[in-house]
Amino acid sequence: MTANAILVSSGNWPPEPWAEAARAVDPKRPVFVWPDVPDPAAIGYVMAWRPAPESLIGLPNLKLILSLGAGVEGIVLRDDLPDVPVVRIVSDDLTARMTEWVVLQVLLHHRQQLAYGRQQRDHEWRELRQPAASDVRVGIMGMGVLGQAAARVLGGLGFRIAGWSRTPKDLPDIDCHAGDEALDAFLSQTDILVCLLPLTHATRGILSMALFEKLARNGPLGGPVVINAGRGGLQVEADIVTAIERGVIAGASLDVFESEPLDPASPLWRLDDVVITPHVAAFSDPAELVGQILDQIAAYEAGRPLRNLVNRAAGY
Ligand code: NDP
Ligand code: OXD
Repeated sequence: MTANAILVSSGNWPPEPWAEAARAVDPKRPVFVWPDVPDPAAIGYVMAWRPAPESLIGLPNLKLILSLGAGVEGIVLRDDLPDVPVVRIVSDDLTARMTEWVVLQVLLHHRQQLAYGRQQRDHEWRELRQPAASDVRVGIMGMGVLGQAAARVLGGLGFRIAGWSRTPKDLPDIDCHAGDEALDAFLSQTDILVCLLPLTHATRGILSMALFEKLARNGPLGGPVVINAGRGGLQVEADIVTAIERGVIAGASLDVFESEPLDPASPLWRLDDVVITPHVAAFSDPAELVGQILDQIAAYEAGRPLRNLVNRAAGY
């Protein structure tokens, strides 16, 4: 028997839209939804987002894990990960959505929209000093698919762009830094820090007070700003609260949190200069992405190379 069935194990995302979209594209292929697995030996592929730990084990003929999202820490940061390739989503649609969110947040801090919102609430007509974009240095941690896309649009708006990645890059009009040894120099020239890193053993907790204290303090915004849409595990939320309260950073925009949903009792909610969105910076649209996922399965079955393969050793 060929193990060609798909199992959808999608954690906190509703599985049915994924299962239905897969059935619509490939009606002959059986699609099951965790935990309804009548025959584990029939499963060749798992479509996964933060999969239930048990859902990836006990599948003797598993061949490939296909992440439903761009980030894969919910799959690869586990000790019992089956020894099969993992592929992730790279899509123009998801990338465009993330670029919108990042640009929105950078402009919101740059154009002092939070302060103007408070003035509007108080019926106060007062002009605030507005620096030019060309005087503001945006530093992007994580210069992969999403970081580079945001960099291109922000650069087009006139911001001065620097990037930090694990391996060296040479990108037009971007001041590229790579590796731990280059981090301090990158931070010291950053007014608005945008984090689009993956969560790995190397990046966990990187957005901490020690890092905030290294950001530029001579920029035109009255203090550095931190924007994180990577993962909540990258940030130390207690440090963000303290950093705002002590003026180490002037503002923040956070789409991701150490624990999601964010606890209603978190002190982050009450900070005026912190923008909170509920992990919506980008979105995995089943209708948009299932075609790509089934193409990957077809490539695997035809012996063609897989795209967007995760480097399991690096963790992303
Ligand atoms: P990529 O794998 O394309 O890029 C990751 C970038 O991070 C690369 O530039 C990589 O360096 C860099 N990086 C990884 N580890 C380190 C390290 N230790 N030190 C320095 N740089 C490092 O990922 P994407 O751009 O597609 O996605 C990034 C993340 O965005 C995802 O992992 C996910 O967590 C998050 N995300 C969040 C969403 C949301 O809605 N909030 C939606 C989608 C994604 P190098 O280039 O050298 O490999
Ligand atoms: C992703 C996400 O990683 O939505 O794709 O967070």
